[in-house]
Amino acid sequence: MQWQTITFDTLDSTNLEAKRMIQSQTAAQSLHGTVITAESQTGGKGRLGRAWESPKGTGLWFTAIIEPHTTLAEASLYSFAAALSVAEAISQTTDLEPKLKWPNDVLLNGRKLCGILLELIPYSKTAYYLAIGIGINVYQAKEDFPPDLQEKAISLAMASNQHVDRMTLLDAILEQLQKNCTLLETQGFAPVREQWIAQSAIIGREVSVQQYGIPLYTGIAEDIAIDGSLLVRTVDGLQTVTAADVSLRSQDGNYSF
Ligand code: BT5
Repeated sequence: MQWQTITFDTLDSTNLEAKRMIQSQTAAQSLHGTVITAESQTGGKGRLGRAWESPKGTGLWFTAIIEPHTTLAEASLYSFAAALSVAEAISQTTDLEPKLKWPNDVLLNGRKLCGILLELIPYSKTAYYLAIGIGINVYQAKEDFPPDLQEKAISLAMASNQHVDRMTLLDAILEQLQKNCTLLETQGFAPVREQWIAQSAIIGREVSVQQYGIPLYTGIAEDIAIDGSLLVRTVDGLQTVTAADVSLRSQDGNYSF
């Protein structure tokens, strides 16, 4: 597959632009491999209607469109491939070693560096594309984040003195993404899962699980199941976590975001 990058100065959201492109495409035109980037987003989206801060020129805000070759049930596994690809590309192009947090975050020093929003966008009765939205903080200083994010978010520049060229990083991510999507499609989730676990920030750690902001339980994050759910050992036994947010317990006993 050849990636084709389309660059915008400002968009509401690269994922929304992907959706508009998919919904207005003609039958002859394949969008598989299209990458949409924006210098800034006015309505950057997180999961569950949350917002993603995407100020101008400070980060890498993009969406890769792919036509997946898996069952619908397996589509969510692409977000593991995407997070792994971001971590691998950052390890290759910088002196940093990011960690992964279930389901879709890339962390540095326990803070959120990157978020991933995977959306399934149908284009006919039977076929769909995946829009893999990736946001990475690159040049921000701590004060550039809104006050509520200053202790939770981090950029590459905050973690390393090394200058990062955003286009070099994008190319490295896309190369890894292609490799990991192919791995997922040819060998199933097992190899991606294994590499994801090897770089995980959460397996073996005490976590708190919340759904829609409501705490459900705490326990030890034990494993990632073969369908991508998180297995958490609680006092009541092993819980299977599918759609939720997870916070890590830090040394002071508090749970960080
Ligand atoms: C995510 O959601 O982490 C997915 C973020 C995906 C963003 C990309 S940018 C390109 C593409 N186009 C889009 O419109 N979106 C994608 P979630 O797990 O729901 O986390 C959202 C939460 O992260 C927010 O509620 C904040 O607490 C926090 N947050 C917002 N902006 C942030 C930032 N720049 N850095 C770190 N944390 C942030």
